[in-house]
Amino acid sequence: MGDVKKIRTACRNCHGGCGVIAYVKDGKVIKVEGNPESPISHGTMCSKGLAVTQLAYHPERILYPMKRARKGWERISWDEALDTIAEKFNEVIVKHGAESIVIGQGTGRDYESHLYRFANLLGTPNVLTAGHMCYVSRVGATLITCGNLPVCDYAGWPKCIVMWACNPQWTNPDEYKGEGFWNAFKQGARLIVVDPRKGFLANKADLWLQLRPGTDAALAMGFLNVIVDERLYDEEFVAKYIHGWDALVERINKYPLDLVEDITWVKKELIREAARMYATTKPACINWGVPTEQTLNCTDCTRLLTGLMAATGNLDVPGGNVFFVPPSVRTVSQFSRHKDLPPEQRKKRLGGDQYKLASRVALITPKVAWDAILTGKPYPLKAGLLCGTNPVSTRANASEVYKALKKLDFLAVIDFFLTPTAELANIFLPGATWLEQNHVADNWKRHGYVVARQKAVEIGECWQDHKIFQELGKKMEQEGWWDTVEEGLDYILEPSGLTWEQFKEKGYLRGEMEYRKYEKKGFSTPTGKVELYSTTLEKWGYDPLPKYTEIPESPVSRPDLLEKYPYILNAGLRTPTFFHSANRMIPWLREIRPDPIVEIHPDTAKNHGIGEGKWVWIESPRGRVKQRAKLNDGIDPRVIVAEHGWWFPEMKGPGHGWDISNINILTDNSHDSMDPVMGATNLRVLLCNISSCEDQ
Ligand SMILES: Nc1nc2c(c(=O)[nH]1)N[C@H]1C(S)=C(S)[C@@H](COP(=O)(O)OP(=O)(O)OC[C@H]3O[C@@H](n4cnc5c(=O)[nH]c(N)nc54)[C@H](O)[C@@H]3O)O[C@H]1N2
Ligand SMILES: Nc1nc2c(c(=O)[nH]1)N[C@H]1C(S)=C(S)[C@@H](COP(=O)(O)OP(=O)(O)OC[C@H]3O[C@@H](n4cnc5c(=O)[nH]c(N)nc54)[C@H](O)[C@@H]3O)O[C@H]1N2
Ligand code: SF4
Ligand SMILES: [Mo]
Repeated sequence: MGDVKKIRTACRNCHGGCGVIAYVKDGKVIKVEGNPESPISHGTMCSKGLAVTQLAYHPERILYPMKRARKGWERISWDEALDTIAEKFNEVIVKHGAESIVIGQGTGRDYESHLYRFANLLGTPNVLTAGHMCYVSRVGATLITCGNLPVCDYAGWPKCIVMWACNPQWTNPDEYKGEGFWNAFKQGARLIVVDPRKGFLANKADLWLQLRPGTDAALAMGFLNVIVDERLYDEEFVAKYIHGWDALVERINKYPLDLVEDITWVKKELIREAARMYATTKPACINWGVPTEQTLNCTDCTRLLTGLMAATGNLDVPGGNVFFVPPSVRTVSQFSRHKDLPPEQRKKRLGGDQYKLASRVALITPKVAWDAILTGKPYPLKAGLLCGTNPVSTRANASEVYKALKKLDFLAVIDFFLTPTAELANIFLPGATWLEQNHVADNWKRHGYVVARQKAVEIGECWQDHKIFQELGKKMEQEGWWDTVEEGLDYILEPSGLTWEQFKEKGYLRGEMEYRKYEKKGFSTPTGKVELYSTTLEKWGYDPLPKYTEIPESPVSRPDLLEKYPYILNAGLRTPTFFHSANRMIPWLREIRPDPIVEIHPDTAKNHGIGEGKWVWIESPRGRVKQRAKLNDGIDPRVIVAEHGWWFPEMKGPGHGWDISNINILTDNSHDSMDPVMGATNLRVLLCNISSCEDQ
């Protein structure tokens, strides 16, 4: 019997950050539990984090590099794998230029610092992430509006919380943990929930605004309308710190409450009551969620919500929406060496002239990548490296994604498992889970912390992603990498005066919080004010004022489609146990949720002869997939709520059933359905029909 060692580390089975104690015996993690000393999670963990042992030691996890050979996958050495990628990439660079290589990742996973450093040193501007419609789009829109991302200051005890399109008890997204919200709520904060679906929080809310999906920008206009009309705004703040207030008021006046009620389906009395509650209960914060970003109103909606925070004087005050001060370590941007991407390469960023905000935050919207692969325009993409992403499952218009990835001359994928995307690769590289890595974690978030993620074990030949980018960079003769991952961490930590060894003992660093920084420094925008009239958008040739644009495929825009597709498809309901397309192979988690679920109002289900638990076809103009019905009277009868991310690891064969229940076969990625500034794809509002699978 060996001794049991306890390693303090930080989870990353979602966006991460929860403090963990990993118990290691005989070189194996035997269990994990929450670390009560964590300033972020105080000992709590969720089902996904607790199941990490089943992830790390999964029998089907790939533990060594592989290449695709005639007879299937073949084990190779790290040297051969990296040499092959370097050779292929060099060939593409010579023949087509570095811009013909696309480097991709999925959601925030704490390696963007290294991924971007690699891409910038490689010389490609084409980095494909989920940021066009998730989080980075919010960061980008707030950067140009108020200079930084405002985050709820739950520890400052808000007295009113607006949960706007967010479900942190299930999702713990980005800077937030459900726990932080819950503590503030339990202290007696009033709760307004803006959500088309009656979930746990809507049930607890003082006010629940059940809006039509995708109409958030119009609803925010309604709130502002009441606030202006009843002079509930903070006159001093508005006069001193808002640029373009009068112009905005003129725009707001175009959205009287009757119109807003028509657009959003929310009764105007309720909008008035909610706006009053938010504007008069101080301090108040808005906790926004990702659905506000996943339509073509992405940028405008974010700017309007920022407008609400600013107009009511809730920006950067205790208990409001604040700009947390980061600890003094090198940021992801500083580490990424964006400045080293030559200007002539930057100019070649796909879609850069069209989606200017996406380009400003150094990413591309996926559609331009698929177009470049499939049409060769404006130039062909020939090779790719995808890390921690399964776009065949998670990006809009999955059939096009599949076709495009298949057509690439060369693809390398870094993952734990052979996902449907990985099955399209030529080279597979085995990444390491958070139990197997050292990192200054949470550095990408704006909550004011960095936390130590410490290696507990090594498994097989798996490498942490940071090391993979570093070693591949060295193979490609890139200057600016280190001998070890830990030396790179020392570099990140240098401004704090700590080394990695010292930091991991300490566990975390926190930036010293200071409120109302604008009183000394103004806002970090061209005018130094909160730009509700955006001089940046104006300069780029877009409408400088926010507005609501009707969703292109909605009952209002496309009455012609209603006979065939009478319902709104709201695609992307998260479940506590899964993380997008991940975890379907983890027994503890799959047992809780064995099948994909589509939620249907009981009246609607009855009209189609669909009973609880029955398989249902969901169909859009782009295809059809099936999920199992769950009847829910907490949604509007005109709305269908479906899960995303489904594939079936238990199905052998290269596709693993990627197209059976994959809701992104139904979603759209045409250019006119996307946010014109950011290229955010519309995932949450489409037209669909349903029918019982038993009819056919
Ligand atoms: N219809 C619809 N589609 C959606 C959404 C929606 O709401 N509706 N949500 C969208 C959003 S917000 C996002 S962010 C995207 C996410 O899209 P993705 O990031 O592409 O999705 P995931 O399924 O989380 O990640 C894919 C893979 O990462 C692997 N992985 C996990 N951790 C690591 C790691 O540390 N290293 C490596 N190398 N691999 C790892 C997993 O095994 C998994 O196979 O999906 C989007 N797709
Ligand atoms: N367990 C789990 N956790 C996750 C993820 C996961 O896949 N699984 N994904 C992670 C990622 S990458 C992200 S971006 C975050 C997202 O996390 P959140 O921001 O919480 O987003 P969702 O859970 O997609 O949606 C939140 C709420 O918005 C509602 N909603 C849907 N459409 C609309 C709309 O049009 N308007 C409004 N106002 N509300 C709407 C939904 O009903 C839901 O209650 O979660 C992260 N955490
Ligand atoms: S909330 Fe995220 S970081 Fe925390 S335990 Fe769950 S998966 Fe891990
Ligand atoms: Mo996301």
